[in-house]
Order: sequence, then C-alpha cells, then structure tokens
Amino acid sequence: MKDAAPQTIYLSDYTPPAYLVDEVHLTFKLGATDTRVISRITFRPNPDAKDTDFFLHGDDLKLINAAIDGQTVRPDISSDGLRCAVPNAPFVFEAEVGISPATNTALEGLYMSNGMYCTQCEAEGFRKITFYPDRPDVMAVFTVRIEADLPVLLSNGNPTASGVGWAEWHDPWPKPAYLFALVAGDLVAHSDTFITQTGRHVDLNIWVRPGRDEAKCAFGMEALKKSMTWDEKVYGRVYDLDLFNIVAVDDFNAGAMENKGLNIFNASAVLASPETATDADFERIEAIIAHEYFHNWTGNRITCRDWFQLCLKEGLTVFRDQQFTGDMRSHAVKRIDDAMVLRAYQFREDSGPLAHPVRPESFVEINNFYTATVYEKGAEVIGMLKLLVGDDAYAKALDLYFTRHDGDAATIEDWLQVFEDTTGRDLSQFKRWYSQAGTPRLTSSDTYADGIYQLHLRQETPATPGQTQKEPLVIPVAVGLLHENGTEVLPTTVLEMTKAEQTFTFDGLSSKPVPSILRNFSAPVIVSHETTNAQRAFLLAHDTDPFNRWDAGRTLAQDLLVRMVRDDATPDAAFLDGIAAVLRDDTLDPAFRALVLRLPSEEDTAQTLFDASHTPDPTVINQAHETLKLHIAQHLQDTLPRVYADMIITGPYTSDAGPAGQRALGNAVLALISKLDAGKQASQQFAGADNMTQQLGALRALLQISKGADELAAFEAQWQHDRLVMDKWFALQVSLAAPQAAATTAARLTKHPAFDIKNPNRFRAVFGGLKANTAGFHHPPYAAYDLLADWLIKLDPLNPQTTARMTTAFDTWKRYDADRQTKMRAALTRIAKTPGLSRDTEEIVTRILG
Ligand code: B3K
Ligand code: ZN
Repeated sequence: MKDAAPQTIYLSDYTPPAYLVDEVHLTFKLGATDTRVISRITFRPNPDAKDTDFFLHGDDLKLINAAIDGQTVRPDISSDGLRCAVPNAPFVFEAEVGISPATNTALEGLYMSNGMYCTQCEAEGFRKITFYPDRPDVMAVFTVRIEADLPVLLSNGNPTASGVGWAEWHDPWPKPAYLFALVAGDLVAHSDTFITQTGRHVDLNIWVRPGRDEAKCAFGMEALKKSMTWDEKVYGRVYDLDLFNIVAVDDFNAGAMENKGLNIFNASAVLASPETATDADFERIEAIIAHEYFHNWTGNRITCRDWFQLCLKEGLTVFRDQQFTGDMRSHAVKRIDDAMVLRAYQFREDSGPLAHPVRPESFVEINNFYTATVYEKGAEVIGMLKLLVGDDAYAKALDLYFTRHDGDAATIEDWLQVFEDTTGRDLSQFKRWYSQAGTPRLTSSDTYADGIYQLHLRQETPATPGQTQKEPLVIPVAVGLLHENGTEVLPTTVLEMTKAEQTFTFDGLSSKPVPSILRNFSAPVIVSHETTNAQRAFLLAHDTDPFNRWDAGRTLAQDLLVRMVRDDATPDAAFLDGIAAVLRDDTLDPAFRALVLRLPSEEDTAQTLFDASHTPDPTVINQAHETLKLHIAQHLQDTLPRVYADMIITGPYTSDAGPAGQRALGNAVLALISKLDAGKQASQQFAGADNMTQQLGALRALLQISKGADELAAFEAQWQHDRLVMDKWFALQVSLAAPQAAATTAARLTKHPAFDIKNPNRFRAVFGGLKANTAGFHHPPYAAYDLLADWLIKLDPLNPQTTARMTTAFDTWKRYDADRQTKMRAALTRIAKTPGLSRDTEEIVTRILG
C-alpha cells in the first residue's frame, strides 16, 4: 500500500484518546521472516474523549484475523492503521498479524541483529509489531508469551513461567507501548544483585552473546549499582521490580533504550574493558547506564502525555545523569564537558535551519526531534530552574512531582506547576525557555565611579525559522567580581535578568573590579563582554570559578584564531603565556589542564567567524589551527616532556577520574610533542600501550601529523575481531585525514570488507568521521558532499532514522561561500528528489533547504 503524504502534527491539535486500554496480552511465535503476533487487548471508552472513532496504529503489518468480543471483524485497513465499529462499552479486541524481523533493516519495531531478536519501540515502533493505540498517554499492563527455539526469551517486568521453547512475562506497571521490549537469542548473563533501601532483592543481568563479550560487562554492572544507590540517596527513587535486565545489541540506531525492566543498549554504550575502551568510553557508558536507569522514574513511572513533551523526560533525565557524573567524577570538568557539547551541537542546531524550541510545536517525524535542543538544552532549562529556586525548593518540587504524577502521562505545564506550587513563584515568563528557539546573546558592559560598580546586561535572541519575534527570557546570570590583585571581592552571586536590558549595581568597591560573568555556565547563552585580552588572561590565571577560568582561555584562543584567519595575526603572548602557566601549575587537576590545552574546534571557529559577518573558509581555518598548535608546541617545548613524564601511571588501569585525567593530559601533551619530534614519542606510546586510551591517543597523535601508517595496520591486525574497536579505526582515519584526503579515505573505507551499511555504528564511524573533519568535508572540489549524498540515498530505504540524522551534516550550508553553497544545495536537492524518500529524511532535507 502506498504511504500517505507526510502530515504535520501539531501540539495544539492534541485530543485525549477515544479508548483506554486496561490489559494487553501478547503471544509472539518468533520466526525470522514470519513472526506471528497474537494480541488480546481490553479496551474501554475514555470518559474524557471528544470522539468515539476506534483507530489503531499499524505500520507494515499483515493482518491474519481480527475479532471483537470473540466475533470476527473485517476492519478498514489504511497505510497507517485500522478502523472498525466497536461497542459503546468495554470490549476485547483480538488480532493475529504477521511480521518479518529478519528483513527489518530500519531497526524499529521487532528486528534481528546478528541472529538475536530485539525491539526498539520509542517513539512509534510498536505499531510495526501489532495494531495498537501507539501513543504515550495510553498506558496498560502487559502480559507476554514468547515462543521460540532459543535459550533466552526476555520481556518487560517479571518472569512468571517458562518451559523449553517458551517463556511468559508480566509487567505489573502500566506503561505506554513505546516502553515494550522483547529479546530472544543465544545469550549469556553477567549477573549480580542489588538490595534496595526498602529491602527488595533485585536480580541484575547484562546479557551478551557467548564467547565474545563476557569480559566487557563488569564495569557496566558497577555503573548500574552506583546509579541505583545514587537515585535512592539523591532523589529518593527506589527500583520497583525484582529484576533489571540490560541487553547489548550490535545494530541499534540510538545509544540505548529505557524499556521497563529490560533496557536495550547499543553494544558501544555498555561494553567496556581497559584494552578495548577509552576513558571517555568508560565515562560515557557510566552516564548512559545511569540515564536509562534514571528513566525508570523520569520517563516510565511518569511518562509524557504526547511526543511534544519529550523534553519532560529527556531534559530531566539528562540533567540527572549530569548530576550523577559530577558526583562520581568532577563537577568542574563535567560542566566544561557539557558546555562544550552544548555549544558544539545545540548552538549549531539553534543557529541554523533546524532550530526548534525545547518543546517543539509541530513535527512530521518525531524521531527527528531526539535532538541536542530537546536533550541538552532541555537539561540546561532544568539547571536554570534549580539555580533560580534554590536546591531545597528544587528537592521539594521534585518530591511533589513524583507523588503527584506517579502513573501519569504528564506535560511541561504539570512540571512547572509543581515548582509554582512549591515556591509560589510565577513561572510564566520562565516558560518561554520551552517555546522560544534560538540561543540568546547576552551583551555586558560595565562602569565604575566613586566606589559604585554597575554591570549593564542586554539580552537578544536572534530570529529562527518560523519565529521572528523573540521575547525577553528569565536568565540566571551567575557573577563574581575580582580585585585587580587577583582576590575575589564578590563571590558568586546569581543575578536574575528578566528584561531586555538591565543594570545591576554593586557598591563599596575600592577600585574597578574585573567581572567574571556567567559562572559555571549558568545559562545556555552566548556572552559577549567588552573585555580586553589582558582581562581574559587575568581570569585564566585568577578566576576562582573553574568554568570561567577555562572559558577565559577558550575565548582567548577563539579570538586569536579568528584574528589569525581574518587578519593574518600571529599568536601572541597573552594566550601562549596564559596556557603555559596553567600547564605548569601542578596544583591544578590534570583533567582541567587537558581541557585548557584543547583548542576550540574548527567548526567553532567557522561559526564564530560567521557570527562576525565573515564567510568562513574551512581550508584557511584548518591552516590557522595547525599553525597555532605548532606555536603552542614550540612555546611549551621545555615543559612538555616534564609534564608527559609526570602523567605516567604505574600500576593497574582503572577508569576513575584521577588516572583518566592524567591520561587525558598525557595524550594532550603527546599530540604537541608529536609536532616537534615527528611522532617518535607517540610511536613508543603506541608500542607500549596496555590500554585503549593510550593506544588510541598515540595513534591520533600520529595521524594528526600524517604519520602512523604502520600503527594503523597493526591496530587493524590486532583488533579486526572486535567491532567496537574497529569502529574507532574507521572513524579515526576519516576524521583525521588531511583535508584533501578525507573524501577518498571515506570512499576507500566503504570498500573495506568490514564496512557494513546496515550497521549504524559502522556507518556513523565513516560518515560521522567525514562530518567531523570540517576542512575535509568542505574541501574543493567537494567530493565529500557527493559521497555523503550517494550513501545517504543508499541508506534511506534501509534505515530512515540514521539517514535523517546523518543528513544534518549539511545543516550549515548557508554559512559558506557561493560555490560551497551551490554544491551543498545540489547534494541536498539530489537527496530530496530521490523517489520514495522516507518521511524522516524528507523532513530534514526540506527544513535544511528552507
Ligand atoms: N529514549 C531513548 C531514545 C529513543 C530514540 C528514538 N528514536 C533513549 C534515551 O534517551 O534514553
Ligand atoms: Zn533518555
């Protein structure tokens, strides 16, 4: 059947479901190309409904038979579901459908990955499994029977009975269909137990395929137990089933999925060993395990009324996992990492054609809205709320949220109401953060006279697609003031900005202070302050706020890079001496020093130039970055070997923050040393490395100076059996290829026997690597544009979600010169004109083209 033309769905059109579901019984008779799904669903009319239309979503299902209250019915089937006449009273709907998991390459619904059956239902994948009201405000109790000739058969909740070739599961917690999950395969478990603070014994399992990944589960299990303890201690949230299962899957579109009691994970987001995973992987895995676990309360027990409310669960759960990582590791380093991610991905989104509010008001395909704006900016909005109301009020509001809305499908209005009820504050202006897209610009200037210091702040949010008028937001601006001798005269104080322009006055100051503005990155805004480079260098040396200390160095570097590109400037002492002092300061956390050494990305420089009305040329930007790195290396050459030696760790590997920070600084220093010693030290580190952080750090340092061919070959020989490590091998070569070689490297790697278009991790390794190589992606004669377009066109019929996501590589096209714009538009138009293009990709291409 031909798909209907894609329709836009609007938040304002929300209506309650016509029928509610009490119970769902599902029987799966699994077969690779013919799985039968037999459903028995108890419906009742919704007293709050506005209509009585009985519609069940269904996508690509073969209906074998259907019945209502035992009587066979012949429903009207359309491309998106079925309709039929039903009684005006509770009734039972039964159906048998046929589906084909083995040919499901979209990885949505029930599919197969390396012989294992698994599911991904969020957002709207359950409709590919059976006919159902597939919307999050329909919640029901699920009972599931799985029949298959496979040793491990899993679903949500608790196991109730099993025999050879079958198993039954019951989930007592009512849930929306997007949280349904099923896994069947030949699996082994890494098991443990957790006793909750209420005395419940919970069995914990991480399931993997035998003979391959058993040795990579221990870290994930520890992370799970830490997450459970933390959520009890910090949020008072206790786990609510006797079992918690995690399954690692090779083919997965996202990082992981929080299905009730049965989390399904991209193998890359759970499996780790010192030899195969980097410190960054360990930290990411710990955070994702925590994130999915935390969803049990923020997402599952309290879910979303509709998909426009996605940030209700995602923003809050990201905020919670950020707090967790800060508590486990370092708050300062975590805040800097989060700000870098926000600026790199969310600011990019907010400043281009894909800008949308944290709570979007319309969509064509909801999968296109699992974005940095909904997730990361959504988390920032919660951080601001906490800062404005204070920690105690935040804790009280959260307690109220959990009691008032347990079991609900809630909205952003419900969320803000608990804060209003707890604090008595009117949050109507604050709510604009949810509806207004775009990154606010905060401009500050200051004056001093007769002991009185005044800080003048102005906010402005640029127009975004579909939103030309912007209103002032409530912005918490954390400020500190430093005396010119380096002492702090005003500790961090939160100024609450509500108007377009505001002046804040501080008196009793003996001289004009140096302001430290937006400490700890207190709001997701771009600050421009009339600061001299001398003041920035001063803050880099003296600020007591680690975020602003780092940011001062960052701004110095960014300013210098812009001047190098635009005005042919040469690196100056303000910057070089400033970072040298930080590098030499052994009292500072090595992880922090590593962050200060890291330059802004070439992508950052391109956007900064564009914001300053200068058309960026990625080739010139790349040269400026390389030149600056060389200057830094030369300026620091006496210090580098000493710091490198100081960072050497003797004793067994642990991924804890301390040693991970030492390795981060060691690798950052190694990259600079390699600019001076032609890679000698890096080759040595590569040869002697006993962990992936150091092996990969050395390989990266070599590739950055266009060396390392032998090491690349050795790495491949060593790791060809390990898919996750090989993803690194693919990604690194493309992302670090010289600009003129990036497209050919990517093209060559698509011919490698281990390249697999159907595996999202591998596709992302190659083409995400190409996107990450800014100068390579935009290098004349622009072969990368065509290569990416060719592969997106190939991927779209197989996997629309991943195609749509990778298409966003083109979202900065309007930033560039006429030639690049023409070529990128041509590539996008070619994708747009592909017959049968998916709704996912069509929406993204249309929005990018504007
Ligand atoms: N909720 C899932 C994301 C599902 C992606 C759907 N396209 C993972 C997470 O945010 O925890
Ligand atoms: Zn999430």
